[in-house]
Amino acid sequence: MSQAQEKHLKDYAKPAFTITHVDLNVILDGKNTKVTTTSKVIRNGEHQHELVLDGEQISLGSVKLNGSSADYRQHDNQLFITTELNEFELEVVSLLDPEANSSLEGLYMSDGAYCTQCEAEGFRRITYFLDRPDVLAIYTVRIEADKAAFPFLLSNGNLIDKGEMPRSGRHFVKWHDPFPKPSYLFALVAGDFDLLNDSFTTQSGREVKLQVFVDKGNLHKADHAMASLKKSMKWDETRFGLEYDLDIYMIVAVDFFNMGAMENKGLNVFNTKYVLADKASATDDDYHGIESVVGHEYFHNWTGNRVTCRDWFQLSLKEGLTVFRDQEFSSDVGSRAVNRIQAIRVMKNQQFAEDAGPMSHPIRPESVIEMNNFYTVTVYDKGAEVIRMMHTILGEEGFQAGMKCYFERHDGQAVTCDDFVNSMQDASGKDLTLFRRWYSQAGTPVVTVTDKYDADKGEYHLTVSQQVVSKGVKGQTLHIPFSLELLDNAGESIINKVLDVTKASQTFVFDGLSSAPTASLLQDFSAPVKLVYDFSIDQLVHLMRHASSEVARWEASVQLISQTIWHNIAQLQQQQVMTVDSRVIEAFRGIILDVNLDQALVAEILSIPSASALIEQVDSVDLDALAKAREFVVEELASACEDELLARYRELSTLDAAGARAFKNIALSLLCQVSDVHESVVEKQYYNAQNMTDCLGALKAATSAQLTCLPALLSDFESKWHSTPLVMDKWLTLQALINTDDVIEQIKQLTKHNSFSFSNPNRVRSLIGAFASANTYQFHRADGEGYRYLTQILIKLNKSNPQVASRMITPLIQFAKFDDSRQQLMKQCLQELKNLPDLSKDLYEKVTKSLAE
Ligand code: B3K
Ligand code: ZN
Repeated sequence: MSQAQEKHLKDYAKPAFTITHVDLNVILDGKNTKVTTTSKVIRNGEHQHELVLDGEQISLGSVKLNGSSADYRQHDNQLFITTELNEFELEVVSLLDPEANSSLEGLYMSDGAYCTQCEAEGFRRITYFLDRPDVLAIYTVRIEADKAAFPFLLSNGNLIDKGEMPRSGRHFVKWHDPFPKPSYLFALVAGDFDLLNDSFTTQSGREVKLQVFVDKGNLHKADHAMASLKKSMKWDETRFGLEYDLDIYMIVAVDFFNMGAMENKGLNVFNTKYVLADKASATDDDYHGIESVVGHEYFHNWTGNRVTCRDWFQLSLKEGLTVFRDQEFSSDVGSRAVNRIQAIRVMKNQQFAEDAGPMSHPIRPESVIEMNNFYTVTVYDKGAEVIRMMHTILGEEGFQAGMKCYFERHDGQAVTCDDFVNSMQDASGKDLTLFRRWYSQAGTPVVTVTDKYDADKGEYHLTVSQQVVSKGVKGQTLHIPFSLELLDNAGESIINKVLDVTKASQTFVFDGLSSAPTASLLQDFSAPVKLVYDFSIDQLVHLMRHASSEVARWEASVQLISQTIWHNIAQLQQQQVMTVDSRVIEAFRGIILDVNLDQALVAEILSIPSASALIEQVDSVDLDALAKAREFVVEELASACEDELLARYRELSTLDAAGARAFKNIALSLLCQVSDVHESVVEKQYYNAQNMTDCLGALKAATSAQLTCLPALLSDFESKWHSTPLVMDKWLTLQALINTDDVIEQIKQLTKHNSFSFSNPNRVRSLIGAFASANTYQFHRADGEGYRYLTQILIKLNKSNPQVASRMITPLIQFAKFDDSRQQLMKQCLQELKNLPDLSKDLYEKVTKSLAE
């Protein structure tokens, strides 16, 4: 694939020209859609370069400069315009066919509505343009379309004009966005929707009109998204002092969308998955997801839109910061501990894997072939951890002072991650020189802790050593905020503080201790590192009972269960019998019976680490032994606590609260692992369920224990929900995760089901994405059939939707931990992809990086 060019951060240069004003005239007319772009162009500095505009997948109509034909040429997706003028008006006419656009980037059709997705480089599929984030312009957009089919015509900013064209049955509107913005924040939607209206009065007393647009017939499912929006607006005022700036905020939910949502100025476009909800069809997790994504996109209005990125290498400037903000929002309005646990899981199970694989990159990547490949757990979630560490080091007050300084300096600008850290440093007076290395260093640091207690002196010595190796290269020492609690034998907290680790190895001494303490290390995952410490069972049990932090109690339980599973893997490998220590069982029982614990937290603690989470803890894995040992430990724990689980299940069933449901459903799953006698409980819960959480809880229990009632439940579910695509996605996922040898055959059949379509990313992710990423044993079948099936699908999607293909390839490129035979099979598939004549840039980048490992 010849045009795949790698771009480097070090080559950044200011644009030779800038565009200050853009007038778009968009005539929506199916295959004959026409976009006329009139830009005010200004030469940046003194030079004689041509003006170079980007354009992809569009036909060029005409190019005029100050009203006359321009001197131009086209080459390789670029338009070169020669002029000596320093300021001029440029008119470019582009012709496009949104109906033929299956990549869902640029202007495309989603179920009869026109919509756009421009981030990162989709605007160039709408018109030739300076499509880079450091060109900020004021947009005025006229949209014209058939009125009956497209009664709503939306774009960014405020509506300034509208009118009818009665003879043709068409109408038009004009929108004006007073805030200069990069092209990636442009949006347009045209369609027929149901509309939920509301309003919000800002802290300074301005009234903002709020609108949520959903597909016809779904109005009753828009309330939670609207409530989440208002909650987000209020929270950003209270916690960050940030107020909304336009008179209107619109959210449009569309069925066909590559990601979760998009923060276009004043006109967010959302995947329906993150908007539509009612009790019957959405789970508690879905509700939580909607609140968090609505918040995330809203928070971008300041962190991303008002202050944006200079170039795409700086993506974490807006994404890391906005994820941090949405996590804080969820934690302030919900359970801080449970939200933190979920974020830690993403880091340990997904980000660590990415950082150990061929796509490892720093949160500020240094080179990129396809930008869409860098909307990653590293840029987003590790990026948020880096912001969180600054928050830990500076404290809330220092951090907020840094934010204030950042907006004072950079409102209306396109800036870098360094600019952000400078604001934090200058406003707080904390030296962040060493800390900045987090931005340029890839890989997960390993922090090894050793300790000793000196009884004579009453001293406790704790030595913390750090090392990071990325792609065989040793990295630099980092500034690591290391949160520590020391507990005495009675479980009392003696010390609770954050240590500043800034050297390769550092020893901290604590005196005045009358006995050896138990240490809760790296509390709340205070830095995105791997912790190595030789915990004993007694220490972990002590931490599970007494650590002040609920997150630390969960961490201890994960460690305890994981150690138990690894112990049994070793037993199996040495042909010894498997066992579970009675202290582990008692600790588990203690959690089930502790009525003072938050039920949602108990559910987290009782969730036994998944196979893929366990694989993340080691360098190489014996998959068959892991499967057996994990199953054994689950069964031992569950059968030892069967009575308690059943009693708690019954008690919790009477409560109507998300935490109770989470606990109850985990209990049910565990019970089903013990014995089929609980099958009747599953059926009862399924048929009596008053909400989707309970319905799905029963189905999940039936699926993982492969109960005989499963086919009947699945078929009942299908008959109830066959016309609700988002609910059918759950049905597809359940079947994709069944651990039986014929699952691939079943999946192939399901791709022919009416509810499935290869053109809709939600369907593809629910069925095939779920199989590849979460059906660990079947995807990694020893005969390679899982790999080959995914490869066939990727070959298909490579043409129609390269972004979705590229996201789904992840489990195939993370092969390093598997045995040679599996690695060979995975690499054969990657080689097959590499040989494709029309391999997209997206897959090309991942496949070549993987095969070069
Ligand atoms: N900024 C968008 C993601 C765009 C992805 C482009 N492939 C959603 C978000 O992070 O809020
Ligand atoms: Zn974002």
